[in-house]
Amino acid sequence: SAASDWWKSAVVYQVYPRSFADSNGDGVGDLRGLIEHLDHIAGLGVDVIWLSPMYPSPQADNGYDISDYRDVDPTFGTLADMDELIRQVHARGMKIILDLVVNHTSDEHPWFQSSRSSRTGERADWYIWRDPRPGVEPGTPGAEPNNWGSFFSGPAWTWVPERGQYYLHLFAAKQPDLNWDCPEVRAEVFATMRWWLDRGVDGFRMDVINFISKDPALPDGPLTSTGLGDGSGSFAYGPRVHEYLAEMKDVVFTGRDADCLTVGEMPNVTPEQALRFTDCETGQLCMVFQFEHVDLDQDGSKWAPRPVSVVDLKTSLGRWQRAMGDRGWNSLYWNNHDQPRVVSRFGDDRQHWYESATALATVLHLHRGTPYIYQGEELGMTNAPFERIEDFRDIESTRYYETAVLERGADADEVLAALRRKGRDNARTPVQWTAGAGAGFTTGEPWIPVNPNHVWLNAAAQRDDPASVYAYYRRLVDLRHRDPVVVHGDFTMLQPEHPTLYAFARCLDGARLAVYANLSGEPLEVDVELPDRAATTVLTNLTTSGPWDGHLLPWEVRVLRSD
Ligand code: ISL
Repeated sequence: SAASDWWKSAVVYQVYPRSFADSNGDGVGDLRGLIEHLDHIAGLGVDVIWLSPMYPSPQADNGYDISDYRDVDPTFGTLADMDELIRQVHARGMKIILDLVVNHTSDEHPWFQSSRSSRTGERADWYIWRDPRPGVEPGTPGAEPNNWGSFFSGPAWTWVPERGQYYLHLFAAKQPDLNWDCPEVRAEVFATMRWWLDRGVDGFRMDVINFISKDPALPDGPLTSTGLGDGSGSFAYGPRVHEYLAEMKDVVFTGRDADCLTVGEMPNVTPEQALRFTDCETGQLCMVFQFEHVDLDQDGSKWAPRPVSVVDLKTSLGRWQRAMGDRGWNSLYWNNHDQPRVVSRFGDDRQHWYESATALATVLHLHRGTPYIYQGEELGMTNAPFERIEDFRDIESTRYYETAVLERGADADEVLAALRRKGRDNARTPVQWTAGAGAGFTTGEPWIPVNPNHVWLNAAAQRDDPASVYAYYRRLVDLRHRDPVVVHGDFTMLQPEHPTLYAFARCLDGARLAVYANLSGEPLEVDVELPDRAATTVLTNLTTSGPWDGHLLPWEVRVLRSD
């Protein structure tokens, strides 16, 4: 029904609290800082805020390692601040969803502390424990229960002498995987979700939620370039994942007055699987985050660069548009806290900074699906000028450097070049509020340096400028809210083989919206499709107006509408 599909016409804004705004000068963003800047978010016209983890955490992975699901880390504030945030978001007519990180906990979570201490205790099987490989000295290389590598380098297993077993961690050793096959684990997660919904939150973004069900045999995976195995065949679409998410839907969401937004983050998910997760009648989630388009510029490993073309992007995103069709639903994103900045990655962050940031935004937002804006994207924030390994904070980057350079002898300059290109810290430099010291993010020493380009690239400079990236995002959000074709229209890629033109049409009940975007630094003469020749320009990222002759300047985009 229309009411329960409110999220189809919504735009979501992601806040990574550590890097958003610091209210108390300790150099780390916090909830008070977020509350103080809510008008910046509301001013974009967005509907939902997704808040990255703010729970108590040792911060091994910036909060994606949670030690208490029902509180707030003192670095970020208090539960009272959280209640105030929820109130203030709702007062502005927006909703708020939390990050649900329940594939794993922190190793400092009391559940794990209890689980690691004995094989027979109350929480003995809350995590994934296995005996060492027979015939190898436990705790030495090769004694791990299988050959899997973790996402953050090194084996996916850590030995606990106390218990005489290994535990599985698909990410860092400080992020042990929960055992979802244990009914008490599921019951506790679901109870926690209800607890937050009762406190007023409007849904969840679910971290690596397709990983929660593992093939209990945990077989070795194919070897990768690191010498370790890729276990994803046993956990990326495990035997009980649909069952567990259906149970969640039933136990947590059924019978609530308001309809919640649920989005599952799913590395490795295929279009066919995503359709099963989001099917309007039989699915378990509103939408998923898929990774195909952000993995195009890598060759197997994210650290092995591969060039990406406009045709590659069109082929991938077009396939997902077709696959979700009328029954599934897409999430649309270029950026989040794990991805390099889109204007540096697929655009031109120098000569055509404004044009390429807005052209890429237009292409994304006018696909069918729910668009996500990651903090700073609405300002056209760029990658950071990292130089040395000491400039990086992210555990994924620092662990990769350690294992590749120090253990495997890889070339340090090459590794650094890869980190600069794809490292997650590119997305995590502080939001650039002002041209002043600390970019208006903090009065103290920021936990990661601000990008020097904040002297010209900042919110204060853009907020009241109708020709800013910020103002352009506002127009995109507004267009989605005003025009049902943007929300519900079907999708047809135009001229899919064209090497630099990204063009498509959206059609609904005889109305047609066509997007022609020049994703290159060269001017273009476009062969305008017949139905678009007499159409009206409803949006362009340049100041030109009036009838269009098919000429596009570098990174120019035209959105045309006809009835
Ligand atoms: O960032 C990545 C690229 O290598 C992914 O492997 C990423 O780790 C994966 O998309 C899962 O991401 C989520 O879970 C991680 C956390 O580090 C990420 O920040 C989070 O978005 C573990 O909780």
